[in-house]
Amino acid sequence: MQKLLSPLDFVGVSFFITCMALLASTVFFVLERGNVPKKWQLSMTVMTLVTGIAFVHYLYMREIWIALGSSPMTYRYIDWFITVPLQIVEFYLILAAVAVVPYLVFWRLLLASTLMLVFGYIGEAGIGDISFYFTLGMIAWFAILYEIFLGEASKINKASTSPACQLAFNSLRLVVTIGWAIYPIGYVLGYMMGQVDTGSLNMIYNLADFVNKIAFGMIIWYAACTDAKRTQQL
Ligand SMILES: *C/C=C(C)/C=C/C=C(C)/C=C/C1=C(C)CCCC1(C)C
Repeated sequence: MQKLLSPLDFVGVSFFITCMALLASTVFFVLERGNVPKKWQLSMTVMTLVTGIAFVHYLYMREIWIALGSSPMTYRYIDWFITVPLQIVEFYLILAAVAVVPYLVFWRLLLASTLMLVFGYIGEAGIGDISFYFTLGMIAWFAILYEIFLGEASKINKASTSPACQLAFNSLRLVVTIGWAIYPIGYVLGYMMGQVDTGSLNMIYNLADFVNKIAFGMIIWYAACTDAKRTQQL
């Protein structure tokens, strides 16, 4: 008989919850897309892709967890490789909706986020020295933080006169700083110090994805709605 999810399997339950929440937010973003001003619609489309792609991965990861009691990190990385660059590109899209943004900003964000994951994977899969590649991954993450706090993207954001854009940009960069920190912390505790078992690590990552994907999208939707209200008042 096929194994079923036990209600006492908390890791399995956390896969289940995040999975359903990702489905719900995907539907929500699809339905809301038409209600936000046109310049925000591309950002909403990209968020729909992010949660939709993650939902499919979560369906599969949940099944594997129930069947095997483990969840190979490879599936998580496949999900990250598609969804993380899409999320980071949102910074560009938000700015591009209200200002002229050089393409280099786009390419730098895309490159840094991809490299962060490539290095993380090399370390985790044991292809290269874990401390060395973890450090490279951290540098790539810091490059993203530099771009959005001090670099060109942050300057364009400051100079923009759109409060909605600034609200989205400033909130999202907090997510990328605080919410994203959970992943490298889990990585260090789980792989480098071996203090966390893979079950707990999966639960931490499931919770992190909940915040970093769904709240991330909700921030964009909320900022877009405040923009719509402002435009109506004007
Ligand atoms: C939806 C999935 C998200 C937002 C995943 C984000 C993943 C990270 C921010 C991973 C970061 C890492 C480093 C900063 C250093 C190297 C190890 C990683 C890949 C775990």
